[in-house]
Amino acid sequence: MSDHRPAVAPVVEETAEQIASMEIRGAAAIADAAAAALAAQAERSEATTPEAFRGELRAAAKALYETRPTAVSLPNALRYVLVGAEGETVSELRASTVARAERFRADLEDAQETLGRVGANRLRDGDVVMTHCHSTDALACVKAAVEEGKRIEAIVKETRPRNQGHIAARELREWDVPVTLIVDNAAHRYLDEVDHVLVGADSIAADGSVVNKIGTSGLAVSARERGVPIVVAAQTIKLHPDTMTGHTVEIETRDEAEVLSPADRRELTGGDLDDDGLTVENPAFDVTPPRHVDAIVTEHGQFPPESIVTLMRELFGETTREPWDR
Ligand code: RI2
Repeated sequence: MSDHRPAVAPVVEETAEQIASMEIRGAAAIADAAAAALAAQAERSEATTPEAFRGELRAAAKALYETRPTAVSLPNALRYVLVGAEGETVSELRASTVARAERFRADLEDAQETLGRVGANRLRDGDVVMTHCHSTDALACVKAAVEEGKRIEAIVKETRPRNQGHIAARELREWDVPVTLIVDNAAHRYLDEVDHVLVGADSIAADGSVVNKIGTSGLAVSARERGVPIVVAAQTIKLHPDTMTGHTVEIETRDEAEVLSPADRRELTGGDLDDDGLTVENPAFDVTPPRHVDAIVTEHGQFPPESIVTLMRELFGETTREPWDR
């Protein structure tokens, strides 16, 4: 039977699987991997016409896009590579796609470094930061501060259910930052010892709402109550262009087994897994309203959340169409 769907390279399928399973995770890392996968698709394409080549790239982008719905860095990366690739022939298109992906990945790295230096300005010698989840953008601020010779300490929340706080703790220890690891429930108790809550973002909406790892919004409420500033470190690829026209950000719900394994569930209820009357919910993200955020740190400087829409318009214009949706 003939199959008319455009060919998607196995390496793209692998990347998509790694993103879906969170082997590759973190909004920036997902964007980086997606751009690399599009370049790989371009390099491996056997298409003989520009139309077929573009069709394959769109199919690859769609496969990558459908892995995780919340981090807008993923569609932003795909759009950047697809829309920017130009050429009249397959070989021109191939070269252009690969160059565009490489440029995206290099810009991503540069942006994080710049953002780190901007964020480091907020941190003084001797400050204590509290982190939630593992954000490379947030940790770039700590790294830059440490490189400037400031002594920074970190109180690191474990971040159930996947304990990405452990990754943050490991990275911070590599930079010799003293780390205190706490369970998520202990955050309020430790906020008195903290100078800044420093988190990343998966998406930022036009009104300045911050979509980040589940637990961020509760932490922000606690921090407000204790008078601790909440700083969000997010490169501009985390800005969600669709929210400028009123769209909301989809919050990913993940497998309940991340919260409760089937074996633990059986032990808990002693019964039949299909009909034990127990519901497990596992939303991966939540929304922190702008009134609970002090500043959004980007590679273009720091912004009060309410003014981020100006930067969004400047960077994205009004174009929000998905490039594979033709
Ligand atoms: P960077 C992560 O999501 C966390 O929510 C983190 O704050 C955010 O991505 C940004 O990460 P997940 O992929 O881009 O662990 O700053 O679900 O590395």
